[in-house]
Amino acid sequence: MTKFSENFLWGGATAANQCEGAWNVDGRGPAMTDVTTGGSVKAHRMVTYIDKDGNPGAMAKMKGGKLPEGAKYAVLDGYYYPNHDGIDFYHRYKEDIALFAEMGFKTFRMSISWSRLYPNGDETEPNQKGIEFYRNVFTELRKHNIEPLVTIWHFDTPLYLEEHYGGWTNRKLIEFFGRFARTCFTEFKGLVKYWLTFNEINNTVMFLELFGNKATDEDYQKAYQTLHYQFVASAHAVKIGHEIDPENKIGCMICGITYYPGSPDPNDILKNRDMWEKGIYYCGDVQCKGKYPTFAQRLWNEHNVKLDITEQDLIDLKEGKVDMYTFSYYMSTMLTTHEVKEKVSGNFSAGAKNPYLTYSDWGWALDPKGLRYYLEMIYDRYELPLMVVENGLGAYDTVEEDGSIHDPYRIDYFREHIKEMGIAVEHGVDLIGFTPWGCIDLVSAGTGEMRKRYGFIYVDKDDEGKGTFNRSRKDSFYWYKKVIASNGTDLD
Ligand code: BGP
Repeated sequence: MTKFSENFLWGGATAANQCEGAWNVDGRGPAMTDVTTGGSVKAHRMVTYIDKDGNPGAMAKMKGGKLPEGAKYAVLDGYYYPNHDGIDFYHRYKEDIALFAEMGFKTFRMSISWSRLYPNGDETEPNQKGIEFYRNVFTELRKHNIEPLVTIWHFDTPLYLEEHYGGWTNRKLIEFFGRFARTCFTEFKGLVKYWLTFNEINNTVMFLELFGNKATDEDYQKAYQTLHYQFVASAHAVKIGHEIDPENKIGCMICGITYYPGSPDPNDILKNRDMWEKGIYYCGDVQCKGKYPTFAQRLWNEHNVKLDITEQDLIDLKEGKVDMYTFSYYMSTMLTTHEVKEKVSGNFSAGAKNPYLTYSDWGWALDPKGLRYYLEMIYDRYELPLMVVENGLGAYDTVEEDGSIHDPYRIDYFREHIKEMGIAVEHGVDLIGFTPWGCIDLVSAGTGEMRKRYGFIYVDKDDEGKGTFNRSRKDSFYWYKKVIASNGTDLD
């Protein structure tokens, strides 16, 4: 008997801004990633602008950098913007989908670029060219019997909305997002059934104090307000999606990190519990249970946060509960109140180093058991179908002289994670799908690098944007194909 259900959705995941390219083609408007430069594990990506006196400038947004008063985001000469051409999925999607089909994908997770459908974000009519592109992609997927799994928002609010409305700190965004979501559900009805509203929605709060950043009460106020508007926007999308097609299955998407206390000191235990609440449960509870958890008030009080929440918002949250819980999982993190001897330092990873784990070249803890822990904890809490919609190892790959790419490290990584998923399923968890991240190499979100590769499929492009963009199969391609064909039983 196989552990995974017969209809288990094996596949892979990507996001529009990291793979489509064609950033200013066919009427698409710019998003934040289009004014974000490349970086590395040591150097943060920069966001570029022209200040009020016309001088060029750049700031590290992830390090807490802010746009100076009066400045405007801008694409500047002398900088490289890796998302502009991504991996050119926009023009090569047929070839890519054929490769996914060759691996036996049952599903493919991708996102819709908001500014491809609504270039500024506040228009009333969508850009037909954008709709046409996604319709073609979904049709192509269906041709290969691949079920699309579509993220509506994957970090790409149109830049215009950031500049003219202050982004998600403005309630107006709920309306604009609602229109965008309605267009997606209407136009792609019958082609798409599985949807995710906001990618890693919890990042807004979870990353506030990462990289040693000190967040102020004002930062918290903005972050919690942003989240509230996104929760309401997500709930509206769920309601609209169900109205348009009751067949739609709509999920939340949480950045899943398994937190461990660094010691049995009750202070560490509490710190750890607080992080689960603030980082993981806060968003999951609102989206799955349709209401704020008890501890929300405590979190707001800690930073004097006063939120704009209306009675109608609370009704909407209740009526817009998600159908499934999906999440990304890359690592666990250890938390302690004690002085830390050895720290982890990588992009998107921080905290005390766990002596029982090894770490990737980007400082991410490799912890397959942490995935099982997360699956079992979350299933118990919500009892909703779960999907692991991102997981994977960002690593340096070497192309041999004959063009082959041997990536046993990636195979080992997946083997161990899939084993743990299998155990969770044996323990009763309703896991319905697995879409490894960057199933085809793409631009890293955190560092903007190409050399941080996740794919089963290699893309010939380097960190200066040079290369043929040709695709080739890594060893892991053949391995994953076997895994899918055996429904997760042949992991050798
Ligand atoms: C998640 C994002 C993805 C993706 C992934 C890997 O946070 O949802 O967009 O990029 O992490 O991160 P990175 O690209 O920094 O290696």
